[in-house]
Amino acid sequence: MAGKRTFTMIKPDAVAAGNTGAIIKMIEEAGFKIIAMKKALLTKERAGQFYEVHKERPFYNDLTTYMSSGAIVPMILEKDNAVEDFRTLIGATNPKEAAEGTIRAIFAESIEANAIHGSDSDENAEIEGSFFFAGVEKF
Ligand code: 3AN
Repeated sequence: MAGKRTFTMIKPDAVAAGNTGAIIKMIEEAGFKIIAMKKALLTKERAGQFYEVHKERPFYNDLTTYMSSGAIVPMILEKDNAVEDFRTLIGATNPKEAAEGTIRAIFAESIEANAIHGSDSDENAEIEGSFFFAGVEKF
């Protein structure tokens, strides 16, 4: 049976620091298959659409400025129990609280510049994946 899917993006801090390859290596070694991947730049407006759920939060403006400040690498990933297992692999939002050996513990700079995003539900994985890869053939 095919595994379930999640959506991730490597954030501007990690891309700018040259950590894209190291992070993808950790993702593949953890058993995730890359279904779609690209390098992209979000406008502030598109970043605002992506983080629409956070628009009332005090950090929304800084977050969308930050997320449009440099290249990102969005991906759709596949694995059994993908959403939950990927959240475990990346660690807590705040890197100070992220478990040892997780992607954020190793690569994140701060709670905002926290290296990587991971969807929090199957439903959001589908919505977020379509945001970047609508109309793209996935395998
Ligand atoms: P996660 O990415 O772990 O699911 P969310 O969805 O709560 O975390 O937050 C989305 C993004 O907003 C985070 N990845 C982080 O970049 C930013 N963020 C969350 N909480 C804060 C905060 N208290 N201060 C600044 N940025 C935050």
